[in-house]
Amino acid sequence: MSLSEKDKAAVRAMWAKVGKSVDVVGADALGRMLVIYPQTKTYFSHWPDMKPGSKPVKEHGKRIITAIGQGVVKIDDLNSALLELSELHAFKLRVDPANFKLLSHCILVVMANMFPKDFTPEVHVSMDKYLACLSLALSERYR
Ligand code: HNI
Repeated sequence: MSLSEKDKAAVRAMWAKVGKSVDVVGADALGRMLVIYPQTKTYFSHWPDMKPGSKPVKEHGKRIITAIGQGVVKIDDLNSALLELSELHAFKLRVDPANFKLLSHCILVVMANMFPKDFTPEVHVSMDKYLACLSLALSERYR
């Protein structure tokens, strides 16, 4: 799948807003993933608290969304932008890449909630495509 110039413009415009709230978006998206897909909790069992709003969920959520924002900056070169993170998730963390889609879905839900006017069907499809490309780049080192 490839992103058209229109997709990229939509993603950049949406990120101009999301990027100002990486802490809120991240905490909400990660908190939701852990609740609605409880199988994802296995990866975070070393945390003292996995509940929405807890300190580790907030801190880690912010880290994830910040990384996704760095991907927006390097949207034409996602594979190399995410190479190190891919390596980490593949070999050290051993996260099943199927989980990337689950988190992506939660991120879409949070954006729709927080920015209902901006989150048009056109923006929705472009963001969905971007997150799919990012997830694919994050899966690069698994093979
Ligand atoms: Ni992920 C650590 C980015 C999806 C499980 N992850 C990170 C870090 C970043 C990051 C950044 C911190 C790296 C470091 O310490 O150098 N993760 C991303 C991105 C996605 C993603 C951009 C996008 C889809 N990670 C997921 C998913 C899971 C996941 C879906 C599991 C369900 N990640 C982890 C775990 C860690 C992690 C586990 C280590 C966390 C810790 O605190 O030990």
